[in-house]
Amino acid sequence: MEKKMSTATKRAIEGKYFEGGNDWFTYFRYRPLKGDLAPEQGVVRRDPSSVILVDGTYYVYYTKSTGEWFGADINKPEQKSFPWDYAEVWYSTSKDGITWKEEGVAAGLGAPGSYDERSVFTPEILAHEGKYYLTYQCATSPHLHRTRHCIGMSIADNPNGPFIKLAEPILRPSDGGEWYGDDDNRFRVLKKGDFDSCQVHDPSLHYYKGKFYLYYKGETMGEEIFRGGREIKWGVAIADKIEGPYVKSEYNPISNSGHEPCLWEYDGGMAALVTSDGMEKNTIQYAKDGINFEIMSSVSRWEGVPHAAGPFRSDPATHKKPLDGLSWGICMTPAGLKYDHLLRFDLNRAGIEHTNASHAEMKEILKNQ
Ligand code: AAL
Repeated sequence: MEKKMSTATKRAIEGKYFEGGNDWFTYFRYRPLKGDLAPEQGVVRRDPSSVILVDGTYYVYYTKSTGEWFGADINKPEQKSFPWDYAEVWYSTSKDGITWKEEGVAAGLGAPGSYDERSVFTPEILAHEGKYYLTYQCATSPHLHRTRHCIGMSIADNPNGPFIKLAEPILRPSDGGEWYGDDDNRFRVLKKGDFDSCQVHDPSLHYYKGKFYLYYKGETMGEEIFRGGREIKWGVAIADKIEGPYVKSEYNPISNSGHEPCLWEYDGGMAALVTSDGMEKNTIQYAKDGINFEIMSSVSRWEGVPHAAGPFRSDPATHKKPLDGLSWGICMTPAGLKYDHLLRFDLNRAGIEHTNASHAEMKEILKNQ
């Protein structure tokens, strides 16, 4: 008699689940950082950029702020509202990706009245044709829930800077929504805006198919909470020249899940790690055209997924397997700590050590808070 086979088993066989042949699946491992990037009381370090290698030295850029934060309070517009308030973009260097030396500020605050007067944070770095392009979020004062973040760019001839700012942001939120009341409540609107009407976040810039693809996360005016959690979506804006103008894709949003965009090139397309929010959270996705993403695998729950991952930017020409562009990098501790800090992640492809190993490592790391 012919053996019956369930849909799940057919899918598993087609997906090569049992042979260990599906290279889209992985576990992750974590290690604390040493040197200047070891956890430090009273100092927030979070939202790292990708890691780049220049003349045998690794570089990472990140948000740095000091002191306690108290939440957004419309009556106290000067108080530090978020861990990423009154922040600057700092950078560190390393020879091995574990022990880091903090070098200083890469992008500081703009003059009062400028688009980056209050805070600059959540950076990304792109090395392109001998120059270094730093992109990051910018906030004006007061820095509350309804403050419209934009994305700025600074350019240097050297990864150590000096980084020179462009006069204008390269990306701004879209228009269209209308707030209800003036109480700084980002959920209350008369009219809901586009997915990126309140803020544009987390730039991830790639030189791709001869153009510049600026992936970003949008937050909407009138955010809702769905069964997948927070309403967080991603867009892409594309430019012919690296300084812009960046034109938002007509296909936006290109992801209806995820948090900090983390992308790498593979086989002519873009792969993405989609974490934290939305129905498709904790998946790895792939788009042959960089825009139309399909789910390729799932990754384990929060302890096991690197947050705000900044992968080591290896040469896409060397990526033979789907996750080669995500082999290691710097990420941050999961939300909820008073002083976030940075961590090293590595793929644990074989899954030889069960995901519990990652949980144990993460618990150990958090124990020291
Ligand atoms: C992060 C990022 C952006 C947000 C905040 C700081 O993880 O998504 O940078 O604004 O949280």
